[in-house]
Amino acid sequence: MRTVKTALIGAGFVGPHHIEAARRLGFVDVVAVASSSQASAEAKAARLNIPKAYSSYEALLDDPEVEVIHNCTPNDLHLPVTMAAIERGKHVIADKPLALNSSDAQVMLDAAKKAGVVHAVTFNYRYNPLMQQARVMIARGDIGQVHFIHGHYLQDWLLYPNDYNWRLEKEGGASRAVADIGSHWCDLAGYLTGARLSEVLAEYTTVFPTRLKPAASREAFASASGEEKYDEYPVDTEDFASVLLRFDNGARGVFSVSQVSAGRKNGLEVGIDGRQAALAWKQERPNELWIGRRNEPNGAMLKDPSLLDPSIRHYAALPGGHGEAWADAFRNLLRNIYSFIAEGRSMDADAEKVDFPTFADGLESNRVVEAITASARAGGVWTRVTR
Ligand code: SOE
Repeated sequence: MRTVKTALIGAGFVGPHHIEAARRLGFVDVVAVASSSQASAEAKAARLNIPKAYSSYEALLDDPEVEVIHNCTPNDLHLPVTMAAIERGKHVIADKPLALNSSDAQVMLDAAKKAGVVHAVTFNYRYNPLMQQARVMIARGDIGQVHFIHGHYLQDWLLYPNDYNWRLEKEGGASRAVADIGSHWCDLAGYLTGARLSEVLAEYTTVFPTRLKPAASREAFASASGEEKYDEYPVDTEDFASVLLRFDNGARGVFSVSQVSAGRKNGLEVGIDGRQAALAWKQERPNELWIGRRNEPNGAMLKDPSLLDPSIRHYAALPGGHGEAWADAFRNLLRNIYSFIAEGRSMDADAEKVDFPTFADGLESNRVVEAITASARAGGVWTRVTR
């Protein structure tokens, strides 16, 4: 595999994890990082052992050595950074949500297609070995026709009024919990079952309409130091939400998201109920797939390459009993993207080889989040996902 030269724009919470996953592939060189000032870019470059530091994303994008960028900026910068990268012919790996709204997502998708660059969005939970296995089992009819898809995605990192991050501000967009983590849940539900969401009914709740904003910004999951000074800050996005779902194949569903549920760290759970059997998976126990049955004892499939379907066995890198989790799924996703790039493939000509979420999936996710938000704002009415 030839070496691909990549760069990171935005080194907050998730950016360094993108870089670590890319480096694990062995054929990706991380050559540059950009941040909002030269001092912070240099500090991040030193911490992450990246050779070049740029004080603006434009300067980084003008570097001819850079072939690919990871756009890990706050949500409101996704559009300008991605568009500037596409204009310079760079491939783009964008963190989710792809855009603040579906019209911006459409602009990015159209531009990426026109420029012929590779475009990807990091819906990473798909690439856990047992999520791949569940998808194969559902597609081959092991659980029968799917009628109910349910679950939640619960976190606690915004539980206290002085928990703070850019996601609470306008940079985050019109939706917070649903856009940030509900987007993952809905993407996974669609990926596993092949069903598309057609209508949604939602209720949003803001527990803290006023938050305490610290003088210095904090990354996601970071706690207050106890010695900070605060300003009051009005917040109108949802701390938690509940959503009813109708899928285009007739299946129904329900999920909740929350950033204020004590003890729930990254509690993504999904259950798929079919006419013959059911499957359930918890992100925090990723090496177990629960299998529910009516007339036989329930089962649990442990992640073990020898038990996985041969078509997806390569998603497990370690033997059974050797746990694989969040970082490994992320590496699996990046391996699919970077192999495609290194092989010089085209998104159009090699469409059947695209085994990663693209800007089209990002656009779909923006549309779903928009419909959920519109439903909640209308007081909880069934709302179509418009395409
Ligand atoms: C914060 O809620 C966050 O980092 C999300 O932005 C990620 O997408 C999710 O994987 C973990 O939580």
